[in-house]
Amino acid sequence: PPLIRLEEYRPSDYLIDRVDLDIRLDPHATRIDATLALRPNPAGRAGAPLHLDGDDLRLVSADLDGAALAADSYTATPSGLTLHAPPQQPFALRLVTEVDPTANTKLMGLYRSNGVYCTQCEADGFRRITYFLDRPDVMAIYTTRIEADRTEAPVLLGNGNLVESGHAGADRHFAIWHDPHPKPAYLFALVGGRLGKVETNFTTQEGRAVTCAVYVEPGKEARADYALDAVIRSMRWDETAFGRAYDLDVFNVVAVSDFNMGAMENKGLNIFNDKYVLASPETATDGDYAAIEAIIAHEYFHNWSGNRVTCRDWFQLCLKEGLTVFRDQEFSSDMRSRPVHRISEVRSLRARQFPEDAGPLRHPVRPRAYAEINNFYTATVYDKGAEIVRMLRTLIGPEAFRAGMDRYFADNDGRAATVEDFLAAFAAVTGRDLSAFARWYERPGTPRLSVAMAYDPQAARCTLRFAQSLPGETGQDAPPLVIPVALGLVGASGPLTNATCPDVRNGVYVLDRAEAEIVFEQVTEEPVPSLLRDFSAPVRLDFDLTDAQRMRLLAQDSDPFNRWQAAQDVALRLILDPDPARADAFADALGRFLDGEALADPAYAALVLTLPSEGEAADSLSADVDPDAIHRARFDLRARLGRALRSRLERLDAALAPADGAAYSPDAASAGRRSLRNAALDLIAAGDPEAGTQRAAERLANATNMTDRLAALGTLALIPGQAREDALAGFAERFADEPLVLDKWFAIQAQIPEPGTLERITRLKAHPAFTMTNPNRVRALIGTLAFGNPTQFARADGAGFSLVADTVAALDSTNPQVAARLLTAFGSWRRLEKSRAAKAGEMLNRIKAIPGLSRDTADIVARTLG
Ligand code: BAL
Ligand code: ZN
Repeated sequence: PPLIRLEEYRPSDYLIDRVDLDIRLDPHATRIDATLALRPNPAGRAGAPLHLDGDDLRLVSADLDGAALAADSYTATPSGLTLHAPPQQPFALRLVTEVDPTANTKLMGLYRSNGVYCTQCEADGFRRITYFLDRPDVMAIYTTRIEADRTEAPVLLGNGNLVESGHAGADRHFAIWHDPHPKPAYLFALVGGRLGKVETNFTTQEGRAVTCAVYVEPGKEARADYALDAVIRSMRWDETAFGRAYDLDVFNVVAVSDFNMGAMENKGLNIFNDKYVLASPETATDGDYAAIEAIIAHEYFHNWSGNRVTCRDWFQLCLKEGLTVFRDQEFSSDMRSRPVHRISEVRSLRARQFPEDAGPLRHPVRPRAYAEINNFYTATVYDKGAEIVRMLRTLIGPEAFRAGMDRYFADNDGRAATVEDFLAAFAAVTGRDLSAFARWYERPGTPRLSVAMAYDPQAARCTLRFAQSLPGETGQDAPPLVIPVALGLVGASGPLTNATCPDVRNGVYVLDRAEAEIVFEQVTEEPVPSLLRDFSAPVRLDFDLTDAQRMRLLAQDSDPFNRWQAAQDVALRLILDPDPARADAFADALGRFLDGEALADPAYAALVLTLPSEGEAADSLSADVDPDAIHRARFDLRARLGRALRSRLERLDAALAPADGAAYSPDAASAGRRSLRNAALDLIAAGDPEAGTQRAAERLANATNMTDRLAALGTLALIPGQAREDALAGFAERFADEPLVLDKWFAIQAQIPEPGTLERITRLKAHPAFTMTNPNRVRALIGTLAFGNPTQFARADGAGFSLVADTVAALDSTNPQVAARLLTAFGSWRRLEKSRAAKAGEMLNRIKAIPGLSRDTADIVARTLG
């Protein structure tokens, strides 16, 4: 597919100031009557033809300033409309198009989900509704009249504020919504359908009264309470943490079942995948509650970082996404435990972004070229983008960071901005040159940070030598990155706070050269350096420590992140290079840790007990990855730890049991107790499957909430036998009418690391609750195999690859976005051992050969094959 390049950006030749829409909803023939107030852009090419984007559109009529367009003055196809010689002063173009929302299986543009009309326009779905300058730097004021059958769609929602509603004939009604804030087309939205709601009021710090509502399938209103509460907490937090207040009279969230992404930040009308709205103790886990809180916050925070200040072009996607992820991470950290949340952020970065950055789909946080922008909503743009913002704050300090954010919002409000505009705000408030720091946006790949230590006991001096490198880059092509390294020295009984180093300020050393050396004085005993505290930069650290030194960090460091990291490092080495004696010593250290503090911070202790994933172990190898060997080694280590820690785990299990009749609460402390108790169960079962089966079956039988129920089912799922099959059958029966819960049931089975799993998945594809038209179902069953079951996806006989490839092929014509996303599971194929890599290569070539492949899938397959 042809590439669109950043360097070829030029302003639009025309601008659109106002958009007036009259949309008559109909299941198969929705009419869109659009009047666009256009004018030539002084920054564009004078007299240029006007080309409006379209995608799968049928033009009914076209008028210019009230008169029908002459046939020879324009060309219209389903994919575009060109006015050959448009007026060179302001003019009104009225276009009537017709679309079929029911036939829209791509879930882009206007479509129906369970009978509810809804839209998804980012990145380029608005052109599937009407012909438009569908680019984010064209910002207009929208007024939308929506008309529909009163029974089919009693609720009609649009962007902005409701200005009028009423009857439109016998069976029909209408609503007019006006959004006073100029916005790009990707933020347009409408909803029409039968929906229930919960609502409440919020008064902003500026005194604006806002009605906030969450709309869901009728009957599920009670499951929307938590999301509504998260909206209110997000509004309050953004005022306090960033000084950002809401700017309309209403804020609506709507949950729909069929949705390609997690959620969408349309102005005043966020549309959500129902998975990230609906929650009750019986149907949602603690993890679901945390995800709902985070995604509600993320979409709400976009109102400033994304909507008020939007992106000039799609190359700048990280400008809104990386920044908004950073903002939602800070929100969740304030709502929950900061160290626990930081660990979960880094785990997810390592699970998704590091492998992406090490494979054929790698790209800079600000890409320079793309064939299909929908393929760039990636972990790199989002999560590495957030890490860049975090590093910026570490470099300049929290006060200057806040001042820079205020400056950014003030200077760019109502504008379509760039990464340069963002950095310019921080340069302005600090007087610093951030041009070297800006390299983080341009350079793909995860940097390696190598550190060596020398200690001179006579001089009480400790020297640390740093070297940075980027994979595949050398010499002049590789000017250094600016890497904030938060660090400290740790002695036998705690941090060495008397040690001094002039290069370390506020606990941070800034490495801005390829190599450098720093010296600590007054180091009175041989220290263990604690490096990259709180994961201060998204790099891979090469620093050789013995297990004993790492265990000192676990026991003595003041940085919770690095204490956890130390245990992870020991465990990772034991997975890659099993050694029974060292594993026993590790178990002893974990035992001491648990005795000392497990009950003081159960959520944190659960993370310390959780071994690095098989994926993370694979990602630490550059070639010849054998998923079966990794799985066996990790499995054996779990079993050994489970046996060694058995009595402690049983004590914890008992100590953390909820009181009889205690009501479920999703708060972080309660969730932490459940997570440690369930981690203990998992290890007990790994060490003694028989006892584990019995305990898990009991937990399942007595569970009063989905967190415990699912944890018990997950434990049982790893132990072959009748108890597992009975538990799975019982779960399916109990939740037969709950599609989102059955997704968990699909996923648990798709994750079973046994050869029978592919047959099981094939059977489950025929289950009445499974359908290829719902992205959540596909992700639960096939996505979990592809992204969460390394031994069965990368089976030596190629059958796992084949099953996923068949799904990609089957989905490509109906929902190319979801198909292409699934295909990214092949991203690390070249690192697999030879025979598996050969099978993966065959599958990729098979997909590549499919006639009429979508641009989305063709782009991923081409880049993956390289
Ligand atoms: N803008 C797409 C969904 C999100 O990242 O918020
Ligand atoms: Zn976002």
